[in-house]
Amino acid sequence: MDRSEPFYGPDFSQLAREDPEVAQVLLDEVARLRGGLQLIASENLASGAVMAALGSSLTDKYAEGYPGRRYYGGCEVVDRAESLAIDRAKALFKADHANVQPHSGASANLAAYAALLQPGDTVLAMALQHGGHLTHGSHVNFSGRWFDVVSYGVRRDTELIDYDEVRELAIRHSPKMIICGATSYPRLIDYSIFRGIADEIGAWLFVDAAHTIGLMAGEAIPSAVPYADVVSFTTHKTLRGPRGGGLLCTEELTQRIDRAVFPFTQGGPLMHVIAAKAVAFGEALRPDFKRYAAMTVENAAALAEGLAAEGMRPVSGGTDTHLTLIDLRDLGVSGAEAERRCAAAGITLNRNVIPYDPEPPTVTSGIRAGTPSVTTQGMGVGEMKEIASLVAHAVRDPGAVTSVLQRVKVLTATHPAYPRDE
Ligand code: DSN
Repeated sequence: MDRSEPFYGPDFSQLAREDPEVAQVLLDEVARLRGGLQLIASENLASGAVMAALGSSLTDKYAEGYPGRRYYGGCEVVDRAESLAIDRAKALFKADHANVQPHSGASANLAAYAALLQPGDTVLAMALQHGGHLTHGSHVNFSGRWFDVVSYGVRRDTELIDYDEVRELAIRHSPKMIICGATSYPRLIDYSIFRGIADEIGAWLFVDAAHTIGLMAGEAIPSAVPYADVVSFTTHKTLRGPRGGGLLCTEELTQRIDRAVFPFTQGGPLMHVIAAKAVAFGEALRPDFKRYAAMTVENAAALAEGLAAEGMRPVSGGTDTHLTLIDLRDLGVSGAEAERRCAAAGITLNRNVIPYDPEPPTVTSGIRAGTPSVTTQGMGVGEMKEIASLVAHAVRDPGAVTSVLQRVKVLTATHPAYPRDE
């Protein structure tokens, strides 16, 4: 067992001694990450500093409440972590207010609904099948169960959001809140159009920026903050921080958002995660994060272009963000089968529904591939061309698995995940 891994923090050797079974899981996961290409669009590789904060004694502290207003004693030290996270988030996103306590993107979204709506209110949101999210009105989620959700989608011909449809639905249904933001929409969203529609009918505008927040922070794409009443985000995707969520809002909504997170939808905050969020915001405030965000987008465009050249059609013709959604119908391979074939060849990505998909979500006609992790590993446009070729070979020909795996090893050897000198 290699006990010299720097990213586990100072206590890995103790874990290895006291619980070798769990220690081995940690080692195996790092081996898995280092041994293949990680193209899941919602994942990234956090820094050693983020990991150190996560693996700290701050996990022990109960701190219900907010800095300076806690329901427990002994919070004066963890208060500093949360204040740092809030101040850095406000500076990074140029937001009036930040709440850094949501445990995840879904928890942040639950709090946003709670802050702005009553059960039974009408919401207008993007359909999951067109790139939305479970929390945007799926019937198996609180959002679809407790709210009256009207869905908009993308046009069949362009596969772009149909803003005319959004406006028509908004006028017809008078939703109290309009949601935009997506998990598998590769293009920019025009927040100014959504703001105009929300203003026209007197609705709140809630932007779920879980996927794109890091690109916004790095100014690689326009920010939603100037347009939205509330923005939810995750810290572990393009932002490259710890697994978690957050909320940004206008001054006016500060109290509603804070109360919706605690005490309405959450109890004690995870102070070790909040400290790690502060670290990640600090990292994203540095100039090199701008380069990272720009490279993530440039890489996704190169990957989409490379896949298109291999006969794998990118939905909407390309991407403006960190991900591409590929329509596999011309290849006669389902998304589920493509996911399996790629996995066998050392490429981790996920099957994904495409707009108007004839297949169910367990099968799908598409795959989604993202560049946050491989960009963190220092790969660039040249490597994206190679990755496109590898994905195409793996998907088309299960017999190519050995040769693809060998080429994957070359890429991961030259651009390792968690380099040892970090
Ligand atoms: N699971 C996330 C994603 O992969 O997009 C969304 O919650």
